[in-house]
Parts: sequence; structure tokens; C-alpha cells
Amino acid sequence: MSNQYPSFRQVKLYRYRLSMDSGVIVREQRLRHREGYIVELIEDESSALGECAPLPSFSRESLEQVEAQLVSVLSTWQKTGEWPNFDALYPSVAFGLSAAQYELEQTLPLEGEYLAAPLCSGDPDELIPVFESMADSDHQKVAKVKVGLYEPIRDGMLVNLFLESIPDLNLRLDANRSWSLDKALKFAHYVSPDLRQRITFLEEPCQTQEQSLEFARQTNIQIAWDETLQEAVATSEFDVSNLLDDKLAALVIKPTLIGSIDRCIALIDDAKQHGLQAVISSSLESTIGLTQLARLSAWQTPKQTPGLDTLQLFQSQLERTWPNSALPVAALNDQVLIWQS
Ligand code: OSB
Ligand code: MG
Repeated sequence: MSNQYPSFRQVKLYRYRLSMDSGVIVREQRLRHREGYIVELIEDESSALGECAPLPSFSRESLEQVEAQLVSVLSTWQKTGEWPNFDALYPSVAFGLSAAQYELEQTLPLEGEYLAAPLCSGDPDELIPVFESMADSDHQKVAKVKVGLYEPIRDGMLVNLFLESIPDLNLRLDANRSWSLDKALKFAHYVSPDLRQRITFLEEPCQTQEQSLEFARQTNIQIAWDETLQEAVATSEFDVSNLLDDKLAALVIKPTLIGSIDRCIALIDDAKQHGLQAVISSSLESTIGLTQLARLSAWQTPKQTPGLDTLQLFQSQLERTWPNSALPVAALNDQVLIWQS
């Protein structure tokens, strides 16, 4: 910065803890609390927030590792105004710090996409009122249903029933790699071939990438990579072309599990260039991270409904509000200030 005056910089690091119930969204380990860090940056007259919240059983980094990295990077920024290469940081740290930096520089537009694809984790009746309100807006009617939790036959019949009874409904499905190829094919068997094109994509049907692609070829149901993308970007020789396939419809991008905003934008551009959809999705962030993801989605994937319907799992919002949410708002000031400089 070639400012005439040296900048005034201040950093506050909070650790938050919010009650929630992740239900079946985090399959291995039902979460009753969400914990993470909120970074507050102050530079001259401006301030900004960022959320660094590794997700248990998805993130590789622990809260302790995140805290140590944050304190080190933030003390350097406070003293010098310099940021390290975000690609060398843990994904949750890179996302949160880059979001705070983008806010500080006012490069993350304020307008957000707050109509997310409603998430249904089992009981189809939950979705009826949401569909009614979607019908009133001019948004495409799209919902996301978790599959692979019950018998594949039940899932198949349920999906078939949804698509049959709601003719303008599009479904995103997510199996989180829970099926063998055989079970995945059993599921598809119960979904009429003429309804399958309204399955926008099925995320990660099978335990391996090859089985998922084989499933897609045999059933004509398009798939999306979520966990596969997270694993691929974690390798040093990441190249999106290694993930491409005729049957691949979308990349699901969870910034907390992928990395900095620049990294996510590069992936979105890769996706667009290869004719794939890019869907911004939540890693169960508080409303601080979640509203930033809605802003990232409105800005970088404007035609795409984001996968951000996860506030319903929480008992409160944090500092910032999600439009029309009735949940109480916990103040950032009431969280634990663990470090400042
Ligand atoms: O399986 O995609 C998942 C949230 C946290 C961890 C894993 C997942 C999710 C979601 C987010 O499903 C909601 C969405 O993508 O619509
Ligand atoms: Mg998924």
C-alpha cells in the first residue's frame, strides 16, 4: 500500500461455540455443537470478519492447528500488513482469512443469494411448505435430498414419488459415497428412466470414483463431485481435467474444505470452462461464514442455487443475520476473545 500514512491495524480472534444438531448431515459423528474461530480485522476506518471453522470428520486440520496457524499469520499481518500465500494454509484458515481480506478491501459484493436449495434429510413432508414458497418466487424449484441412509429401494421409490407428483421439481441427491455399485443400481431401478433427467445430479453415489462413473453410465443419471473434489485439490498436482467425464454435471465447492476465495473462483472458472455447474455449498458455518458464502454465490455463480440450507440445523445465528431467519442472534462479543494484537 502506497498510503501517505502508515495504516492502523488491529486483530481480534474469537472462538465461538453454537448449539446445533447436524442430524444425518455429518454421518460419522452427529454434532451437537459447532465450534470455530472468528477473525476480526480492523484497518483504519474499516473492519471485516472471517470464519475459520474446520468441520469434524471432513476437515483434516484440528481446531488447535487452526488456532496456531491463525495466531502466527495474524500477528504478521497486524505488524506488516502482509498476507502469506493462502494456498499454503489449512483450507478452513485460507477461506476465513481470504473472506475477511475481501471484506476489508470491499471486493466481496454485499448482495447475496439467500434462496438455497432446501435440504431434506429423510422426511419428505418437510419439503412441501418450502416448495409452495418456491412456487411463489420465480426461482427454479430445486431441492436436495440425502440418500443412502435407508434401503436403496426406499430412496428410489421416494425420489420417484417426488418427481412424479411435482412436475416442475428438480432434485439434487447426495449419497456421500454410501452405496456399492450394486446398491446404487438398485436405487436407480426404482426411478423411471423418463424422470431421471430431473435429477440435476447425484453427488458421490459410490465408494469409488470408478464405481460412481459406472453407475452414471449404466443409469444415465448425472453425477457431481464433492468429496472427490476435496481430495483432489488437497494433492499438489491437482488438475481439474483429471475429474472430467461425460456423466459429470457439477462440482460442489465447499470453501471451508477447499481453501481461499481465489482458489474457489479458479475452480468455478475451471468448471464453467468445461461446461460443468459449480455449486457453492456450506460446511455448516455460522451465519458469519454462511452469509459470505451466499455473497460469493451471488457474485461468482449467479445462475446457480447454492447449497446453503444449513442454518436450520442451528439454534442461533452469530452476529450477522440470514434474511427471514427467526433464530435468535448470539453476539460476537459474547464469544470468547482468545487473542488480540
Ligand atoms: O454432504 O454435501 C454434504 C454439509 C456439510 C458436510 C457435508 C455436506 C453438507 C451439505 C451442505 O450437504 C448442504 C448442501 O450442499 O446443499
Ligand atoms: Mg455432498
